[in-house]
Amino acid sequence: AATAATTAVRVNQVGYLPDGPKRATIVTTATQALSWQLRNASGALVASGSTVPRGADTPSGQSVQVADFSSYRSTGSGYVLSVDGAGSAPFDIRADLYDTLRSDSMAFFHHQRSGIAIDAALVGSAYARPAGHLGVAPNQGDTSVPCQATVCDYRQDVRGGWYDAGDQGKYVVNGGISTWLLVNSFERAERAGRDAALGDSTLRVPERGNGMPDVLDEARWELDFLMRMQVSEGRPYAGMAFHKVHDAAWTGMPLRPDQDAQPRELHRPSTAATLNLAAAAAQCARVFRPYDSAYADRCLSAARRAWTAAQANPALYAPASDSTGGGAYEDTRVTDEFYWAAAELYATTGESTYRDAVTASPWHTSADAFSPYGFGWADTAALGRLVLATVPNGLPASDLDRIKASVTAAADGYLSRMAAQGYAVPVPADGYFWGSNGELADDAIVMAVAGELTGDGRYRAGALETMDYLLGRNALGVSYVTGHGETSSQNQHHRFWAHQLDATLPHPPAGSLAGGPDSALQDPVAQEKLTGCAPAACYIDDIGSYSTNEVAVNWNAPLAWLAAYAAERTST
Ligand code: 9MR
Repeated sequence: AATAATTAVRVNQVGYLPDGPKRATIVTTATQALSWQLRNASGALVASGSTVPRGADTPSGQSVQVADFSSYRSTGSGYVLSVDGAGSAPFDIRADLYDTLRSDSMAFFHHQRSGIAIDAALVGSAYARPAGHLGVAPNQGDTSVPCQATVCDYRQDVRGGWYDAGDQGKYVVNGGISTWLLVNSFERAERAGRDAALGDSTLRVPERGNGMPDVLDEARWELDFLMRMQVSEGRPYAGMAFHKVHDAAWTGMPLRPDQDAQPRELHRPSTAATLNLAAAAAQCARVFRPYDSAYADRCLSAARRAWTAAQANPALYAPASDSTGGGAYEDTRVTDEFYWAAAELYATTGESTYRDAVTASPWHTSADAFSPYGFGWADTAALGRLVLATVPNGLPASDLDRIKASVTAAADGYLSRMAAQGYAVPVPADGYFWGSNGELADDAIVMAVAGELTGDGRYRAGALETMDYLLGRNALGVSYVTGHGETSSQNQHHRFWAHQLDATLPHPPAGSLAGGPDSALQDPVAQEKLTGCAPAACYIDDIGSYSTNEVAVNWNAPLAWLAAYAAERTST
C-alpha cells in the first residue's frame, strides 16, 4: 500500500567492506517500517530485512529510514539494495574496496604540484601540463617573489609546494596541516605495521623507486616549499613564515598555472603560519629520520627556528581583510597553534622546553581541544592531542591517560551524533559550513585514532560509516569524490580541471573531494540555485560554486588518510 512513498535508497556507491558496517538511508514519506532486499549482480536475493523509521532528519530536511545489512559479509560487485520498489546505485562488497581510492586521493597532491611539469606518463595526457610558476613567461613567480611593499623590500624564492585548491595560491597554514595529515597517515600505518602500502613505488609520483616511501616524497614537495617560506637569518622577523603567496588579484578562470601572467606577492609573516611550519617540520624530523637523516636535521632546525621566532612574535595575526587575490586564512587565536607545535617538537626531541610549553598551555587541560566541528587550519589543538596520544613521549602517565581519554571522549561524541541522525554524520545540524566534507573527514580520523587506542571496533565502524556519507549515503545521493561511485561530483571549482567552462580541459581527476554542503550560500551560483536548501543539501556540482564545490588540499588530505586506513586489511 505504501509503495508510492519511497523515493530513494542512499548507499555508499563505492561499496562496503565485508567486515565493516553496511547501512543505507531511505528517503521516504512512509512512517511504518518497510522491507529491504539485497540482490547480487545476477538479481538473486541474498539478504532481506526491515528498515527502522527515523522520522524527520533536520540537516537533510528529509523523512528517512535506515536499512542495516551489516551481517551480510559475502563479497561481489553489482549489489543493489531495494526498498519499496526503489533500487540503490549498484555497489561492491569486497576487502580491496578502497585500494583505488587510496592511490587516487593521494595522487591529487601530485596533480596540485607547483613548480614541476605534470607528466603524462604518470597522470595521462589529459592531465599533463607544463610546470607552473617557475618564473618562465608569462608566469612572474615563484622563483623570485617580491614582498608586498608594506612588508619588506626583498624577493624570495618560494617555488614548489602544492596549489591550495581551485586557485593557485599557496598558504602556509593550510599547506602545513595537509602535509601533517599525509605524514601522520604514514606514521599511523607504520605503528599498525601496514606502512608498506604507502611505501616506495606505491603511488604515481616522479620520485618512485628512490627508496623513500612515496607518501613522504609527496609530503616533502610541500615541506620544501614551507621551509622556503621562512624568513632568512639576519632579516626582520627572521625565522617567521610568510603567511601566503598568490596573485595580486584573483586569478581568472579557466587558466592553466603556467599561463598565469599576474604578479605574485608574498604576504606578511604570521604567528599562525610560523607555528604551523614548526609543527609540520618537527613531525618531518621524526618521521623522515630513518629514510634521510640530513633532511630530518634540516626540518628540525627549521622547526626550532620557527618556534623561537613565534615566541618572539606571539601576536602577529593574519587579518581577515587580506583577501584580495587569495584567501585570508585569518586567525587571531594562536594558543592552539602554540600547543600543537610544542607537542610535535616535544614528541620529536623530548626536550624540557617543549614539554614545559605543552604542559603550560591552556589546551593541555581544556575540555574543548576537540570540537564537534572538527579540527582545521584555524583549530589545531586536536592535532596536538593526537600526537601526544599516539607518539611515545615522556609525559607522566596521568597526563597521557587524560589525553587519550580526551580522544575517546571526542570519538564517543561523534558516534552518538551519528547514531542520532538518519545519515549517520558526526557533525551537528549547524555544521554544514564551507568545507563541511573536510570537517566530517577530520572527525572520522579522530574516531579511527580512538579505535587504535582502545581496540574498540565501534570507532572503526564510525570512521568507515563517515566514508559512506562522502561516497553517496547523503541527502543528495551523490558521491563527493570524482570517479568513485555511480553519480559523483565532476565539476569542482578549479582553474585547470575546468571542463565545464572549456571542453578541451579535463574534469577533476578521480579522487578529488568536493568541499561539500555549505548552508551559508557564499557564492553567486549557490545563492542563485540553492535558496531555501536544507543544510546538508546546500551543494551544487557547478564549477562556479566555490563555496560548496571547490577542491582543497586540506579536504583531500583527510580523505587520503581515511582511504589508506580503510584500505588496510584488518584480518590478513
Ligand atoms: O577552507 C576555507 C574556508 O574555511 C573559509 O571559510 C573560506 C573563506 O575564507 O576559504 C576557504 O579556503 C579557500 C581559500 O580561502 C582560497 N583557496 C581555496 C580555499 C577553499 O575554498
